[in-house]
Amino acid sequence: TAGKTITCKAAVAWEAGKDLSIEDVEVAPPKAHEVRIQIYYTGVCHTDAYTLSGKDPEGAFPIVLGHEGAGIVESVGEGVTSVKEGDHPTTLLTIIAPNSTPECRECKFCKSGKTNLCGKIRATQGRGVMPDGTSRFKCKGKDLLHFMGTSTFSQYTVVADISVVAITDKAPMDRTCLLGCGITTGYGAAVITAGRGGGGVEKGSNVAVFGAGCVGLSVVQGCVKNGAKKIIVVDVNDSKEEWGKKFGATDFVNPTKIGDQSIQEKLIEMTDGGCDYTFDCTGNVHVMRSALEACHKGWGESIIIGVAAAGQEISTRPFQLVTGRVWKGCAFGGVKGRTQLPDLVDDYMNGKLKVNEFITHRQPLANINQAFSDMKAGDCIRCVVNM
Ligand code: NAD
Ligand code: AHE
Ligand code: ZN
Repeated sequence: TAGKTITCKAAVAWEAGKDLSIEDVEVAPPKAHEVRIQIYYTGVCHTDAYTLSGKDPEGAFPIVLGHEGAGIVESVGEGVTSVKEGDHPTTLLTIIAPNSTPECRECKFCKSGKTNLCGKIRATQGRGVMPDGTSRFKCKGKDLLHFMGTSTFSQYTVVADISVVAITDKAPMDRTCLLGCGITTGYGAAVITAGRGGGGVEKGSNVAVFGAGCVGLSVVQGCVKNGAKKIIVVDVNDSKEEWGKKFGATDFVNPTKIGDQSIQEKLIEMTDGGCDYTFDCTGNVHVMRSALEACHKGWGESIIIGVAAAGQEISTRPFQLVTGRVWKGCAFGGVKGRTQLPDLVDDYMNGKLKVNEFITHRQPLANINQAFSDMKAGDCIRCVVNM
């Protein structure tokens, strides 16, 4: 099949707010520094639903969504040296591995040593095209856009070589696909992004995690790994208390059930003055404010992970920052896809990182719209789609 166009099934988002439709799509061969991957499994992340809803300022249609996949390299374009036919990559968020956060190791961002964001292909990725400005997907004579440099809702996809992470072929793709976004994002936020030195939350910290979905529970897992003392899960869904405990949380608060007290007051009371670290894993800008204000005066740090809709803005009294609280955020947990993802896969293979526990639902590609409905129901942590 190398060098030829492949026709396969993909879930196409023709327009915002509509169900995906399963179509035959043509996937062109990879050009220079591109990789064509056969996707075997993909997770469905809330960010896919967010972009489908039309609330993403960068969202454009028609598009092939999906950014949490795993597959096998089918063929590579000219100049690709990092992976070869037959390799098992995990798509990262395009920041690269088909991961949505690429890592070129040459740009100002990659060389800074201060961020996992890579600037090399971000502009074209944001416009839904490959680095040369064109698409590799066609359906019914029309070009389809790529998503986050990954587009894992297609049986075959083409991504930039810097967005692919080759991992051990022993890793079960029906689970490790989740390392392409949700799990890595939350875990990385706790063990890499938090803390002034980038070492994550310190041993003995008091932490609050707002929103116990795949991302929030992964933050809990990272906080446990780093030896946090109190890990408080805050969620409006009571069933998340048990989920939090399963991953090592010590406490649970439902903010709608604390009477007249605000959630920030409640957390300050529970932690003798405020949390050392708080994480927003909801995407709700009001929750982000509460998370910042629940931080300890002088040093508490709040990390924004949730994605908010176009037009939404955060606010707080500047005095909150004047008095030492820190507001920061991260994409893909601050994890450098190509450099750090293989280690996370090893941790999973060695029983040091939970992944299987997040999978509550499975669907075949034909039922991908059901996977979106599953995700929105309160009992789903992650649904994995079999391509
Ligand atoms: P999810 O929907 O599974 O989890 C969100 C949780 O928040 C749910 O348990 C829900 O009950 C809870 N919640 C909702 N409103 C709340 C409130 N007011 N107070 C407390 N809890 C509340 O979502 P997820 O897949 O875990 O993703 C979480 C967020 O992270 C989404 O916004 C997603 O787009 C974003 N995300 C960001 C990145 C990144 O790189 N920054 C990566 C992946 C996902
Ligand atoms: N396009 C949106 C923002 C969406 C967003 O924040 N994406 C995160 C990943 S969410 C994964 O589930 C991300 O990687 N951001 C870094 C980047 O460079 O896109 C908007 O508001 O424009
Ligand atoms: Zn995601």
